[in-house]
Amino acid sequence: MLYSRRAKIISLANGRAILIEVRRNIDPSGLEELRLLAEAAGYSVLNTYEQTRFVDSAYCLGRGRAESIAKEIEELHPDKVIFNNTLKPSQKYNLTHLFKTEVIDRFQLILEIFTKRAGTIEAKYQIELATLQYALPNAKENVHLARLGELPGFHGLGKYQADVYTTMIKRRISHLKRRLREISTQKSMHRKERRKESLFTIALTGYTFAGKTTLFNHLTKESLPIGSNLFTTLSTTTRAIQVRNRKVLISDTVGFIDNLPHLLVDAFYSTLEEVTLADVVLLIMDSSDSLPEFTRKAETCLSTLTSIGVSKKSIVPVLNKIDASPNLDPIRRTVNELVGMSAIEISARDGAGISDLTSHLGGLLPEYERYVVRMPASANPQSILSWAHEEADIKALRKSPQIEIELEMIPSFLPKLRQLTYGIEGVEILSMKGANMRRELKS
Ligand SMILES: Nc1nc2c(ncn2[C@@H]2O[C@H](COP(=O)(O)OP(=O)(O)OP(=O)(O)O)[C@@H](O)[C@H]2O)c(=O)[nH]1
Ligand SMILES: [Mg+2]
Repeated sequence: MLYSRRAKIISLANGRAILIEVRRNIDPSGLEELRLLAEAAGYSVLNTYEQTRFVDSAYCLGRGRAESIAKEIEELHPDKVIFNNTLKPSQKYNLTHLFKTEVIDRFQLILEIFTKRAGTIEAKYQIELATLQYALPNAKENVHLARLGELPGFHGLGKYQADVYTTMIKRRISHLKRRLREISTQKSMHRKERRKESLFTIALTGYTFAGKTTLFNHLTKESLPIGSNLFTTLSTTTRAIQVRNRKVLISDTVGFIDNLPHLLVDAFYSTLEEVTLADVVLLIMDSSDSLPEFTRKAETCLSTLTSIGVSKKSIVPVLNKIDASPNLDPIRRTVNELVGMSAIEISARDGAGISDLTSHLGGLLPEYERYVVRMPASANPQSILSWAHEEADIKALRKSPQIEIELEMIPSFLPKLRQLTYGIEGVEILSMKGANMRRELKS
């Protein structure tokens, strides 16, 4: 697969689609979320259909229903038919044949969104890997079906021998896995480095469209794109902000979604490694959702966070969009039941409650201590100053009769500070506790 610069400038217009969901009577409808996903992929939705009764395994739908939808398709002329269900190759083939229109399932739809939005080479590799892993178990069947007659979605496969096609996929999968391992080793080395000396970090997480980026922009004064569709954010952005006059790092991340196929979960998780290392994980929730929607999304988020290794005690629930919430009480109760604590209530859009949020975060910060680094006036303090500028708060800088840098920082940074003073003749680090100043041994 070639990744040209031009690929970044992609039109999101994708055509017209009809949506179909087959579900049990007792399950909630997923058509509204499917519509949002289809729109995020650039489709305009012509019509939606659902079936909760008996289905014919050849079509996933009941046969009669499939035929009546086929008639409507003749009138509507959609470019695609999108199922909320996972379809077997034979079902996809039969439906494509009957509808004379390409049929895709929820997995392929999410892949389309990710493929269009993926910005980094790593994300592109992961998505290609997920696509090929999805194709592999059905590769032989797809080749066989393509030979029965070319249909949209099966184009081009008929020219392969099934075995040759399968081997090609397997080779590409091993190549992509190797490349991804290399990228991941590099990244984790960088992260370990940063982690050792890192500032306090906060991750913004939550279901897609909950308002994470809106809050991130509010806190950082950035202007990252905010969504009119799902999955506006696909990669992590980290910035420094001041909380209680301390510098901390905050990351905006990709949103979660229900029923995410396992193959895509892997692609998702690699962008979420920052979350597993964060000191505080803010779980942003959309309080304007209906209670069942709110509960479904909250459960998805909590199970996703648990499965990537986030401990429950680092999660802080945040109810966003309180300006648009008709009744917060049942939602408050649900948060208490699911997370075991009350949420901080905010409107990221108009700023309400954000000072409560930052003061809560301020209370979670580790205590800083004050130190003085003293050295002869002839010494060069530049490396210490550059580091302190990034990782600590410089309170005073005196240059005579000797150089004194007075700073506040997390005590665990002391080894790093010591390391920076190696080789400076006559340097000493003094720790100040209240009015007392005590000499630190240089080790
Ligand atoms: N009414 C209201 N709408 C909000 C608020 N915060 C965000 N929104 C809207 O919610 C939508 C999604 O906002 P984003 O900030 O893009 O959400 P996100 O969680 O980053 O979404 P993804 O990147 O797709 O995961 C946008 O239309 C925002 O304008 C809020 O406090 N009140
Ligand atoms: Mg976002």
